[in-house]
Amino acid sequence: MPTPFWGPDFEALTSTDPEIAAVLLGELDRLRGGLQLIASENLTSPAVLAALGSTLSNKYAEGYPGRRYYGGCAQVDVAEELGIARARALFGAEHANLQPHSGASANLAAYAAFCAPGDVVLAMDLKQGGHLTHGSKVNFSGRWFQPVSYGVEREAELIDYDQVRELARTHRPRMIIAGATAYPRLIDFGAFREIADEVGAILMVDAAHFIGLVAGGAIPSPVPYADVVTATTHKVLRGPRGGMLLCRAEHAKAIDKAVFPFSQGGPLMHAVAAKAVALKEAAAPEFRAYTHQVVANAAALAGGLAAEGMRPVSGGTDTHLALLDLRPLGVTGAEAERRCEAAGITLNKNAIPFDPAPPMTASGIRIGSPCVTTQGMTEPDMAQIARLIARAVRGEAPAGIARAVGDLVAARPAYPRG
Ligand code: DSN
Repeated sequence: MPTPFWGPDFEALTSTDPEIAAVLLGELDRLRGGLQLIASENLTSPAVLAALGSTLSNKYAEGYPGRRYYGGCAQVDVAEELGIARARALFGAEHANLQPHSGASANLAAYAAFCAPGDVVLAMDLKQGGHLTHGSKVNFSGRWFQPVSYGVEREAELIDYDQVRELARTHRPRMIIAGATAYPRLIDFGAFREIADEVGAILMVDAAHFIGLVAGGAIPSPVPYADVVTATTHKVLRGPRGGMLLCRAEHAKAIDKAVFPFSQGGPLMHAVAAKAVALKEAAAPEFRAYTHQVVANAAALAGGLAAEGMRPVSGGTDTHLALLDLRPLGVTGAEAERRCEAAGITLNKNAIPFDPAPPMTASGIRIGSPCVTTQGMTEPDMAQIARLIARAVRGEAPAGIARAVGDLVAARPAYPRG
């Protein structure tokens, strides 16, 4: 007789802490009742949530499988070893580390493994689609390192590889970072590898946004090109909130030490186990189909929004996200975000390249298809969503749009009841 699972007990939570229980229910209602179009979010499976809500959360396991600083790690060792093996197989990587608590923690570890304070790091400008950890002054990366930023060409809005090469030749960076949070197009990892080799730099690919698409074969993999790939596990990959590192065997020791003991203490073993579950799910044929549909849906959504008068940055998308310039409609990104939220559509304002507006206002919005695709929506649904977004952005009263959103998600609910 197998041991019955001791897992999430919502009745216990309700009696212990009704306020937090109400938050959990409210959030479930929000997910079920609206459209989730934040490009960096997804809807995890019940299996991932079961691992997250388990007693593995109790366990201290500083160290790595077979070399822990605590006793009692036999079970969590199995979970971490399974996760590492699955990550290596899925991405064809020589080494994997599943302990980073987040994408930012994974990036910190990559800096720690390869750079010393004061080193020059060449990365994409946050204002043109990069990330805080790519050299922003308010982040460790901009305070402890010397950031040099590249961006996109003004006309095509594609990464300016000539500029990357020129900046690399001039500044001789210790590390070059490829990867972005608001860049809708494929990145030419081969070009980055060539530039890094020319100037003797380490190539880090921050694949936080698109590693799930790589897992499903919907876009090319950075793994053969990069010295280290950093990633999150909660975006298209659809796992628990967290980070991950993939690297060549020659860098394995440096990467592992940079995570623990350099930048983290005890790993979150419930999250590591949940990552292992997500990696297993991502190796299934259904996930492959899912990632291809994510890309098709993002393209359909961007096309629908273009037909409504919004301008897709770079002309469209090859990935799970699109960036729309709202200036043709005379609406700011902040206003569009507010209007959409009132209608049950969650998306985010976003700077567009060379944005004349400040970041908290922004001239654009970013939309992503991972959540709605998890709900089973396809291109015809995207056409409807585009029309609903356009009605909200133009300032139509939210009640009618919210009703239409409700009808749409009722047909393909997130976390269906029973
Ligand atoms: N905050 C994430 C995003 O929304 O893109 C990146 O870390």
